[in-house]
Amino acid sequence: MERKKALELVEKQLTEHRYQHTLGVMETAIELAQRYNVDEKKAEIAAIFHDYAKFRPKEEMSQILLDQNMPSDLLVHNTELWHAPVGAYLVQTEVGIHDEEILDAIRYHTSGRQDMTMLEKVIFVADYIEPGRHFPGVEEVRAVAKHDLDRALILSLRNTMMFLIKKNQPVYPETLLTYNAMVLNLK
Ligand code: DGI
Ligand code: FE
Ligand code: FE
Ligand code: FE
Repeated sequence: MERKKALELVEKQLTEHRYQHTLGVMETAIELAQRYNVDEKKAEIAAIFHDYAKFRPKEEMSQILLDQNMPSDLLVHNTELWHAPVGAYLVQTEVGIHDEEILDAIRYHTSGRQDMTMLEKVIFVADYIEPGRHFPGVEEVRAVAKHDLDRALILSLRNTMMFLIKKNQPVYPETLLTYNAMVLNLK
C-alpha cells in the first residue's frame, strides 16, 4: 500500500497528537530498518498502522479479544495492552493487510514477545524513541539504538517495567519473558 493512502486511513482512527506520534514512529522505523537491514516498506506500513486500534472503545476491544481467542490473560492486565493484538486483527479485517510479519509487528508492539523478529524489534524500539517521546531515559535508548538494536530494546523494556513497578502496577508476563530472553541472548 502507498504511504499516502495508508496515512489517510490511519489519520481517521487517531487524534492529532497520536497521528503526529505515528509519523514519528514511521520516520524512526524507516531509519532503523535501513540501519539494521530490515525491509523498509514493511517497517513503514507496520509503523503507520501500529496504533490503529488505540481509540477503539474498551468494550469493542475486549469483545474482539474473546471472539478471536486472543490470550485471555490480557483481559486481567492493563487495558493499554489491548490495542496491539486488536490492532493487528482490525488492520487485517478493515484495511486488508495480510502480511503476517507486518501483523506480528503490530500485534507485539506493546507487550513484546520471546524471539522477536528484526521487524518486531524495529517497530517496538521506534515506538519508544520517536522524536515526540520525552520521558526520562529516552535519550540513552536513542543513542544505543544507533549501534545496538537488542540493547535498545532491553533498555526500553527495562524502563517500561520499572515505570509500571514504581506505580504499583502489574507487569504483563510476556513483557518480562521478552526482557529475560533478550538478556539471556546478549553476547
Ligand atoms: O501506544 P503507545 O502509547 O504509543 O505505546 P505502547 O503501545 O508501547 O503502550 C505502552 C503503554 O502500555 C505504556 O504506557 C505502558 C503500558 N503498559 C501497561 N502494562 C504494560 C505496558 N507495557 C508493557 N510493555 N507491558 C506491560 O505489562
Ligand atoms: Fe501502541
Ligand atoms: Fe511500545
Ligand atoms: Fe505507539
